[in-house]
Amino acid sequence: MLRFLTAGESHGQALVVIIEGLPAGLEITVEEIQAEMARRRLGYGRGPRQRFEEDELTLVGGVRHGRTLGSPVAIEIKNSEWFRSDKWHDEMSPAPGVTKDPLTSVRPGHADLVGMQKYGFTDARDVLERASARETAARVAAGAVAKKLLSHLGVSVISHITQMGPVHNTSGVRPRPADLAAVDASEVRCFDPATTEAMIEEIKACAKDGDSLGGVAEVLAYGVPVGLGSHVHWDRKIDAALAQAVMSIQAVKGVEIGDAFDVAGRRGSVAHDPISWVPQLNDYRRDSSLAGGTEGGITTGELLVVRAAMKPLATLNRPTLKTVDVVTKEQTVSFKERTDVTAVPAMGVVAETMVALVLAAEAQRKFGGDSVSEFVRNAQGFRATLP
Ligand code: EPS
Repeated sequence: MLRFLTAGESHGQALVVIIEGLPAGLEITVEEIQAEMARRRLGYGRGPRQRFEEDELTLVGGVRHGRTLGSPVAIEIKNSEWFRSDKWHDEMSPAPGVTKDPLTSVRPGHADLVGMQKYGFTDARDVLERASARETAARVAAGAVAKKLLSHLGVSVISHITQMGPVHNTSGVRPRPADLAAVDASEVRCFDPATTEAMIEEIKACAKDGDSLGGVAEVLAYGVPVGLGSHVHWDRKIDAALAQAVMSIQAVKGVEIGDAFDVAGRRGSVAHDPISWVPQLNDYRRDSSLAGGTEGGITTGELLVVRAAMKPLATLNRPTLKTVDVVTKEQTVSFKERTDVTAVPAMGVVAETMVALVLAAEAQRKFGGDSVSEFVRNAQGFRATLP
């Protein structure tokens, strides 16, 4: 089973990710992974960190002469500040010692207080360094590899931002894989020029107030084969796996498959995607995509649609959130850290990554194979004999 594990702190030396269960013979290069990671650094409203962060990466193991070996793939991503300066070397040193400056006015909405209570820490940095969304850089490196595997099945996973704070993209136009460059060219990764402008204005106004913004990303997976996931067990349902994976992204508080929240308010007669037989395709087609490409926990072969709602970041440039100093127990406002106004455009790229990792894992479970060619042959064999 394809799985991955990340390690590393936001201001430590590096992040690492190990991806286990990849077939042999998958062509992958540092440049391809780096290109995907550069997409995650995009976005109007990100803080100073993204202007100098280079996400310099090393393929440490599992790849030889540009191809996977079937062994675990290990990737290291250096944190630029650590390697380009002395900053953080004392504060984040793994050697024995204590911090000179513990963070104690915990931020509401962040992992600070609950993490300190759970793990018995007296410095919020012991929690926030790992809770930080910096960790998603390692996920995106893994996602780049998963996307490469999926490309052999003709699957493309893309995303676009449909809401930034109160500004919605109401154009109703969904990008296709060929439109991804146009989406990424928008500073907020929105597939509508007028809404892009309105979103940027909203971020500017928010930045002026020292505040932060949340929003919604829509992930679209094109070319997904029928039959991934299963109806037989709760933990094999692909919609459940997608929801968990996307919900695990830092600051994501809601996940929607298809038009779930709209469908909840409809009558059954207009809530489901009618099925047609299309002789030219020698295949079934759904006339709409309300279900978001899954029925009974199994992919239908239609467009997969997953939406993720991100809350506004809990770190504010002008802290106004009421909290308590955990040492003095006095009422105060949460501490200030260098931060972004919004990370919604980046979250869209991370959500693509999580969807790609789930689809790749489920495709591997269904089609198996120790090499990419065996994996593809098995998938083609399944498709060719579909009843
Ligand atoms: C983050 C705070 C900011 C973000 C960071 C996530 O970092 P810093 O505290 O170093 O300015 O830029 O995101 C990343 C570094 C990244 O690569 O996405 C936080 O507190 O979660």
